Amino acid sequence: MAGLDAVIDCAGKLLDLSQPKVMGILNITPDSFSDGGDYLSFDLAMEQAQRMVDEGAAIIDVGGESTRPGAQSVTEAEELRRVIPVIEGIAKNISVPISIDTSKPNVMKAAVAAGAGLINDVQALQAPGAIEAAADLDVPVCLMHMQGKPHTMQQAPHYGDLLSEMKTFLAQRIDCCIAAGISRDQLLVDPGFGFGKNLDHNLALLKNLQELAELGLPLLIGISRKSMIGELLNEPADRRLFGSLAAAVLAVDRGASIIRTHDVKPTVDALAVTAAVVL
Ligand code: 7PM
Repeated sequence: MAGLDAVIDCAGKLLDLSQPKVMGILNITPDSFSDGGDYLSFDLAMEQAQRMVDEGAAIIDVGGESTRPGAQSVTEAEELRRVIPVIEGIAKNISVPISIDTSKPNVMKAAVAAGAGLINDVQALQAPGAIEAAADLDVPVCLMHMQGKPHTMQQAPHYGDLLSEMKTFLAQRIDCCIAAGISRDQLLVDPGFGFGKNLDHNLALLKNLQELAELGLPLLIGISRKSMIGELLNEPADRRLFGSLAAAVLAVDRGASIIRTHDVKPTVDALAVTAAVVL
């Protein structure tokens, strides 16, 4: 699988995808940094962002909305309160692009104004006003596949032909984005591991990921510490690193360009070895 020669312009900061890259996860939720929004959690978030960059992250994904299966949704005001100060702080101090993990148009706008350069939307810009906001902001967008809604998506996920349904969905979202004025070279796609998928679905997806690479857009993969790994290993989230690395290597072998992870240094090393053989 040849690497893409794409360089993505994230509001002036460049993301070179000729080699696989690591996206470091920075979750700003009350459970992730003692209590969200105060100075202590702000400082901890800055430190973690800097550490991920030092470890080789090519992009930092800032999220303030819990998209976990069964999670409560977060109000717009709360999401803004969590992520905007952190994005401003990171944008001032580090040189890598920042992505904003949100589905809300007003959060997209405020985040880009604060220094974010990529929109990571698990709802693939389907929320009212999201596609217009993204087109207007003129930053790249990652379109993720999800079956159902976060609160109920894991209850009984079902597919006729998983890969072709996912490809059809993503192709439709790509067409909608282009019709709305977003250029094709600003789009990335993500199969959304764990988002309306059981273990068999997730395994089939990973095994056949190259079919999604055929869409011709950079593939972003979020598999780090997910329940898919936990089910295979019977390990809790904090003991899923080695399994997550195996999945990341398999994904890059099948054409993935960006691996979204909690564990930057181990993933950077695994991808360096993978890329030396695969690309
Ligand atoms: C359970 C399920 C726990 C999901 C945590 C999560 C993705 C994402 C998330 C992904 C993109 C997590 C997630 N997952 N964005 N946001 N792709 N693009 O691992 O797979 O943080 S939430």
